[in-house]
Amino acid sequence: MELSKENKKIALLVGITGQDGSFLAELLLEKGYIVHGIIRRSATFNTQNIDHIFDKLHLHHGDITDSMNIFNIISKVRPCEIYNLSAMSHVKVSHDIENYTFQTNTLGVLTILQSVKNLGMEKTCKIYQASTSEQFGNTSDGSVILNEESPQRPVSVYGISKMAAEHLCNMYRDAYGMFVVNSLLFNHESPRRGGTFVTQKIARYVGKANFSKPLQLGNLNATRDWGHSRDYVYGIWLMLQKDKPDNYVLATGETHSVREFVELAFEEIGIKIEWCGSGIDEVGINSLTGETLVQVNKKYYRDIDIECLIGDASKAKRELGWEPKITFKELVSEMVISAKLF
Ligand code: NAP
Ligand code: G4F
Repeated sequence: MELSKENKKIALLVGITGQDGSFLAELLLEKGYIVHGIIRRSATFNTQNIDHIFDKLHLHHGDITDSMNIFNIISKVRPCEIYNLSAMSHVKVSHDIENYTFQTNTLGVLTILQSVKNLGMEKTCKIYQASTSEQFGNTSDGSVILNEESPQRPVSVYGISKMAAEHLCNMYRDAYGMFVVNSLLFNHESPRRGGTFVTQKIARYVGKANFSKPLQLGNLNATRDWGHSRDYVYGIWLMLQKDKPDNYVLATGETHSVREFVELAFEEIGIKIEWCGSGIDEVGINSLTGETLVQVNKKYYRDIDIECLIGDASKAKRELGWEPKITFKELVSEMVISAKLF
């Protein structure tokens, strides 16, 4: 049922141009929200993920590191729900731009919290903050499935910046009675995933089928709990529909290695990969022709990596009725097929 203009909910999405922001904007429009978003001024176009809904959105130029700008936008829009999906979200890059990562991922979150409080919107505006499984660090070897209570020992600048943001959110919830939700999101992907994350890097290489140079990858043995962004943004929305705020894990409960992702992606185009050698000398070859398609390149190794992530979303299932619908195999297939058209 279409809501009348006066009854429509107003949402503000920070990070609307990213993978999750774009899927969430679609979902909120479907649900009849008035959707505002903050986009960064860019020398080249950065709106490809939202071009198909561009005319339905209310967009504001801004940057989460500019506190006055964020305060002014929140003051003007007066949203009833703020979804903070903005971040310097690349783990390896966070070690090259450490201070900026904190300014964006931690101080930016503080700016949203302070603005809502200082504008007297504590009781009228719900806030969502995207926390991450990266906060757990290397606390599981696969035998422990990580949940909301699991210890957090982040090993990256990105993970630490997000953990600090989560603590700020918890503190604002407890101290000022604000509706603030954190969700520990395990990895989630889609055809809208940035090209430097491993899944999209593999999908685009395989999808384009231009094998003039082998695909260069780092740690093939790391495992991740990979879901689909579309499923995760639905869980995110459900969290803000509750009467009481809480923190939730979203995960599939399965973990797969980078190596398995490569194998499945190539299977999608009818190629079986065989692995030869070990460590930096390992290669993936086409089992039929012997052509080398994958090489290990130490440039993509991390100083410290998380070897295994696997999450338990039973609290989200119990309290929100949320479950992931898209399987790992379907995810890989969708990404490779979409990459053919990229
Ligand atoms: P993403 O594709 O990298 O999108 C990040 C968004 O943040 C983009 O819209 C980006 O704008 C914006 N942004 C970056 N720096 C900004 C700044 N200084 N000011 C304003 N906007 C800024 O990330 P995602 O995969 O959609 O993830 C969404 C959120 O979930 C992020 O906070 C991420 O850390 C978190 N998360 C993601 C995953 C995952 O597996 N995807 C898992 C756990 C947590 P531009 O387009 O201009 O760059
Ligand atoms: O795709 P990735 O870069 O994702 P990572 O580091 O897990 O981070 C993503 O998930 C987090 C949730 O756990 C988010 F919070 C974060 O914002 C981001 O969305 O790397 C996945 C794995 C790593 O172990 C990495 O070492 O793949 C390994 N890997 C192997 N070769 C590679 C490559 N990663 C990248 N990016 N590029 C490679 O060539």
